[in-house]
Amino acid sequence: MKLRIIYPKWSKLERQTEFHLPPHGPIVFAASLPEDVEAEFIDENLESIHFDDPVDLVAISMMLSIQAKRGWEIADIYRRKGVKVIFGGIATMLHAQETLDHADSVFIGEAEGKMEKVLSDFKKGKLQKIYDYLGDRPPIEMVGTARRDLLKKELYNYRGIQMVDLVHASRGCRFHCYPCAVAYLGGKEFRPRPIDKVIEEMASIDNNRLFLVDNSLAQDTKWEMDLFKEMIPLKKKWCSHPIEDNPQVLDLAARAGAWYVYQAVFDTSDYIRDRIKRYHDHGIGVEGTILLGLDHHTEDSIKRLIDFLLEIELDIAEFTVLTPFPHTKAHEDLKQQNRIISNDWNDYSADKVVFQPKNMSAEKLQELLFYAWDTFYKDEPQEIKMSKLMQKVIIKEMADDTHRPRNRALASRAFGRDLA
Ligand code: B12
Ligand code: SF4
Repeated sequence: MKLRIIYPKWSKLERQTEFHLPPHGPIVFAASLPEDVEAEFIDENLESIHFDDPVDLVAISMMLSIQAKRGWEIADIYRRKGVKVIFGGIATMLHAQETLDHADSVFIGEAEGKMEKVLSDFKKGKLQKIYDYLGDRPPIEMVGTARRDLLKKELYNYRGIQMVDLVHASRGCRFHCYPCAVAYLGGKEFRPRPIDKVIEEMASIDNNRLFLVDNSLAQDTKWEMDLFKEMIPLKKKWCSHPIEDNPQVLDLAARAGAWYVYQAVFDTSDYIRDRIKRYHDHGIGVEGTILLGLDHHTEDSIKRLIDFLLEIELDIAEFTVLTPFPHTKAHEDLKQQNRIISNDWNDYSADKVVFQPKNMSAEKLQELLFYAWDTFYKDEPQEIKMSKLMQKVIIKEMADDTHRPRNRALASRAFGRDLA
């Protein structure tokens, strides 16, 4: 049977340089499909959907809330043609009730070990309206190597430079942060994958540069250190969410090829200043993820935060505003306080203010978001800061002889300067 997996298009952050990372959920989902399924993948961000091409079943995979409305539109078109549509992925789980109106079936949970039943139901004409496996997570050992063969690799590049390949070494998260839905989605238990399977998957990837998309690697010191030790011989270079703030772990991470981390910067404390310095001291770059509009934020405190980011020499930064995504504590609180001003999921891009901030108007917060982007990148534009980050990886690659000169030539051309 032929299954078309579709990843709906969404508009990117307004102030951010546009680039497209390869999706991860859809190709991990594809790895859970029985062997007789002939899967194909369309990333609508980069290619068009040909709705008349023959197909047996359409699977729509959604990660972000801003994909939901487009996902529903796509499903409506197929269903009018008589093609059945099943939805899955993170944003499906977060918007399950509304998605039911546009779906033949809504799948909630992780797909491993579950698709045989779902597809056998489909073949028998008995597809269920809802498959809810949220409380029945598969053993983590079942996670297979993502089907990267389904990606059209040539589409994922930034001005000719190949993007990182995505991989994950764990699921779940022990923490339960205010703006985050992960406790609902993946459970509060940290579930590391067996290290040998992760290493095998990483080794199989024909790309020296990876993005470890794990929620946070900083959850189990021994596992984290064991993982990094095993990664050293691979000589891959990678970015990730936070790494544990421990000199031994940071040292191993650097030896394992840590290139840069996405690190939330939420205040102007000495702790944060030192945390960033410790990454830098280990040769690890930092992309700050800065969330504006928390209840303690004022105009002054936001402006001070931006000055601080420049002082601590973050390599790059991404600014967003607090967004009350469903199944987060932020949503629960702001809804209860009647402070949500838009329920249009197309506004939930994280760069539009959809709630009433505590200490300023929504318009003021919107203005401060743009102030943050413009001020941080005033003296050194995004492209220059990105090129400096590229330079870091090239230096690391040259040091261990994994650098492909073609990459350097392309990178130099892309950024208009010699990166060697
Ligand atoms: C990696 C990641 C990113 C990467 C994305 C890279 C990429 N191209 O994929 C980056 C860093 C770029 C990113 C950015 C952002 N992210 Co993000 N991200 C994640 C993260 C940590 C992991 C996603 C992932 O890959 N999981 C691993 C895969 C394997 O799991 P999965 O997708 O669930 O797939 C499984 C199942 O769902 C199922 N499945 C998947 N598809 C289908 C389809 C069918 C038909 C079926 C049956 C099953 C199925 O099968 C898979 C295997 O079991 C999640 C948190 C999380 N753990 O979910 C947040 C998360 C998705 N991100 C989130 C947010 C908020 C953001 C940002 C807005 C953050 C910010 N403040 O800047 C930005 C988006 C900016 C923008 N507008 O473009 C929110 C979602 C918010 C929302 N509701 O829209 C999440 C949930 C985290 C949170 N804070 O709650 N993110
Ligand atoms: S923000 Fe990160 S650390 Fe906090 S709950 Fe979400 S995934 Fe875990």
